[in-house]
Amino acid sequence: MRKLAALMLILGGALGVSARVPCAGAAAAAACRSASITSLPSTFSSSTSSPTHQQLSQVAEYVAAPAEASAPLSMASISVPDPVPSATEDAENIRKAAVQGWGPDKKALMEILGHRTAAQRAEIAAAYAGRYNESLLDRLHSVLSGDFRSAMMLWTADPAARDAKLAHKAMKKKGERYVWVLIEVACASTPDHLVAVRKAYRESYPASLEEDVAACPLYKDPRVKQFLVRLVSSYRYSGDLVDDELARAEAAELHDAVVARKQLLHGQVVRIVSSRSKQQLQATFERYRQDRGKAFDEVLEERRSDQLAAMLKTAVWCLTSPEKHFAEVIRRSIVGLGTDEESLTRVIVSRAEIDMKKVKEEYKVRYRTTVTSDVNGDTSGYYNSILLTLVGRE
Ligand SMILES: [Ca+2]
Repeated sequence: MRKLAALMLILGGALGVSARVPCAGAAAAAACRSASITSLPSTFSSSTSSPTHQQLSQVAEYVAAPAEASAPLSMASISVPDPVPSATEDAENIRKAAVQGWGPDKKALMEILGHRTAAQRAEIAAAYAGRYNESLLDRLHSVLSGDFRSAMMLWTADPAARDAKLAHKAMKKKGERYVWVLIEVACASTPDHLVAVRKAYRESYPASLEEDVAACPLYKDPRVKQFLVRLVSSYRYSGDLVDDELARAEAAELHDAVVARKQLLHGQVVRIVSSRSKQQLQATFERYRQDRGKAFDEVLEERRSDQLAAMLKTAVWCLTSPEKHFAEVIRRSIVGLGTDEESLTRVIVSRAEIDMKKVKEEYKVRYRTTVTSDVNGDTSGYYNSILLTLVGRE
């Protein structure tokens, strides 16, 4: 049923029909996330006959591209073979690689799954479950281990279900970097994806995401709690319309609260940051910079030692320039003794199909080295290989 809903969406899009299929569940979420794409490759727009498999896979690839109107070119870093094998063929090869006699063929598993889009991975998982009567994720869990397993499982999971799980886990751990996870999930994805995450969350746990954030004992400061609840509950307008007058007024409100009154998570700040569209916020921050001679994120950056300022800055970055935040998380996970594999894996897996190309560019400019060379310096084996597969060439 889920598969059907996802497929109908893809087909509806392929045939130029406006798809009105509700997001039936986790598998459909990837497709729903991109349902706002209106222009499809010209080869599909005039077609009225059933699309071929190859057309479908091209559509799947297109569907998985970021849905933000501000990203005309795909910023995804993964590569998909052309033509791509059928989902059934992939499922069969995965089965062979996973259960063969002498331990799993990790390379084969990585070569297949690491080079498929979210929509294709969902098809493979459905084909695998139908054919072998077991979940692909369970199988990967039982045959793999360590950081390679974590990366492969996060990557194979449906993106909305994955983010729901990441958010759930983050609420059980203390520390700034776990609060980031919630902010990333709430602010660095499209509004439709966040809705899909909330749906997936409620399917997996006995509460809603917003209820769990509100009840989380780690967020003791009521301002922090309110801010996070508002962020995860949002469903922002995602069109292109921007109100310049509103931008001017709200830039002044931000300045008044944060600089004049020194109240970082003032009610007005929380309202603006948690409800306005990303385009509107871009305009507001641009207006702020013009009026004050300094960018809003710079003002917050100067107060980094203040936890509230750091949190607000993370939200501002995730909303308007996520590549800055994610470049920083990758860098922090690598510099110094040891590696924060959890953060490194999360960022690479979750951004590979969204904006990893941008993250890599930002990384080069900021740190004068590449993600690839830093990942090579800190990781090894198949864990290193899957990360580099997702990071793509550079
Ligand atoms: Ca290190």
